[in-house]
Amino acid sequence: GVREDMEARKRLVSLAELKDRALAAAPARDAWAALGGPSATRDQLKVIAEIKRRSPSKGDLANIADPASLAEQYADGGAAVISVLTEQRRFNGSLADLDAVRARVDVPLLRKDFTLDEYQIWEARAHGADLILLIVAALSDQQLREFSALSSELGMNVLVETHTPEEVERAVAADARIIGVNVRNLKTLDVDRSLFATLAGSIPAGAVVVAESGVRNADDVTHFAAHGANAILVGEALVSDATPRERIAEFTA
Ligand code: IGP
Repeated sequence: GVREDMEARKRLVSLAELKDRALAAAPARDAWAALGGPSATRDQLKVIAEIKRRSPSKGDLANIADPASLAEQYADGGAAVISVLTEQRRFNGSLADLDAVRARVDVPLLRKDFTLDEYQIWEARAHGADLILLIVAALSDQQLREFSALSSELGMNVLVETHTPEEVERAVAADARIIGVNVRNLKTLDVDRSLFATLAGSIPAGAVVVAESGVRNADDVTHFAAHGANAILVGEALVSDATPRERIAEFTA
């Protein structure tokens, strides 16, 4: 899976070479600030708009011929951050998608993948990412700390994803500043919107809180905002919309 794919890339680009590329890249943009930063400056709900070609739950979502032009529409609509799925087997994404988007837009980019190894963090930075995803359920406390530390050394932020009260506790203990609550269970793929309110209540005020998955309409947006979301991460509803720019504007209205 994710690890085998990474080992294959490692044979093409060594960690040493990747480090050179990452350190030579233009500095990372401030995703934390783009998402509202300190609580006092969090005026309105932010949107993290995702480029996702397929999903394990729904299959092919959209024929995205040009991810860069989709990203441009997201940016025009006011997306604070753009998420690019780079995982290949389940989501049909790639680092080429990330490169194409990076070349076109100036907003902070989330490299969305299952981060399991330091190599992927250097890779994210080398390809222009500003934010990476750390899924608490997939990592030890030590990995959470080490991967967060490396990301900040490289000027990047981390989105720390949770799905249970215990995972929220671990994210908070790891000093996560951007905490996602994924309301989709990654094993069963079921979406339970009510999970957000249950977990968001135990996230300290200093953190930016992101509601992830299953946002379809204005009612979902209102629901998450009312329960303390500072941002929403939206994939399927945007990639399958004929006018994603207008859709984002509607979500933030
Ligand atoms: C977006 P949706 O339902 O709007 O397409 O969901 C995002 O939350 C989802 O893609 C996601 C995800 C992940 C994908 C959340 N966490 C981890 C892959 C890996």
